[in-house]
Amino acid sequence: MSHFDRRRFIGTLAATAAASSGSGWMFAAHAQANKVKPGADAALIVVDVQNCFVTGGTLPVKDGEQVVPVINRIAPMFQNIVVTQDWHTPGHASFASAHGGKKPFDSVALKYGQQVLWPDHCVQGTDDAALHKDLKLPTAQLVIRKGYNKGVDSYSAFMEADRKTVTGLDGYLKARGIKTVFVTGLATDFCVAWTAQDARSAGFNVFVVEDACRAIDLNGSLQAAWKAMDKAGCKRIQSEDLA
Ligand code: VGL
Ligand code: ZN
Repeated sequence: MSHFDRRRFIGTLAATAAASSGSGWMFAAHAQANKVKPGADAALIVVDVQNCFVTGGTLPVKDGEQVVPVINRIAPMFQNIVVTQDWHTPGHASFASAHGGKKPFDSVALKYGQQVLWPDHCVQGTDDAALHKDLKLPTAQLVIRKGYNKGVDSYSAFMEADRKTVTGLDGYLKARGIKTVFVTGLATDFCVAWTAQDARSAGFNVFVVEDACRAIDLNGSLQAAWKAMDKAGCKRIQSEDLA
């Protein structure tokens, strides 16, 4: 049972009490038959739904393409949509091929910390790095690219792995009055999880739409990611919880 389901299960009074200390989202949910309705100050963030991360791509996430119809269905509920693209240089430091003797899914110590090494993927300007062709987001306002500094990875759409260099997304969202973000896309346990946690750190209310995400799940990374997102105060919901 998800965090959201459990709250619903414990009943109206308890749920209202629980919500009153938080962002008030449960109040909003009650206003419309237990659904969460994104308002003018909410943004959908669609993380890395690119050819590289679906079947036939260079770093395929199992069932990655299944997020596309879910995202297409909920997107019309949002006035604000941001799309991200993993956008690496050739020979990027996150590629195993850039480190002699290393294989994909090994890890290596870089200046900023441990880095998981990946197959070459999402190289700038390639078809592999293009957005999935069936993604229908005609109203999206911003495409933000990340991971373009050759020596530094960036799972997060907000801040690179050096935990210093920002992408500008925080400033963009705040300048536009966004208070709540709904995170979707690929992969749950890497770019979605880091983006969701950084959004919390930046002060946003954060929902992660579980069925609009798929995971890589490397050595227990999926369970660890949900635990970390929960601890950070990200709320897990399903696409059917949205109105
Ligand atoms: C991602 C691994 C490497 C992601 C990006 O989008 O989750 N994962 N680069
Ligand atoms: Zn990457």
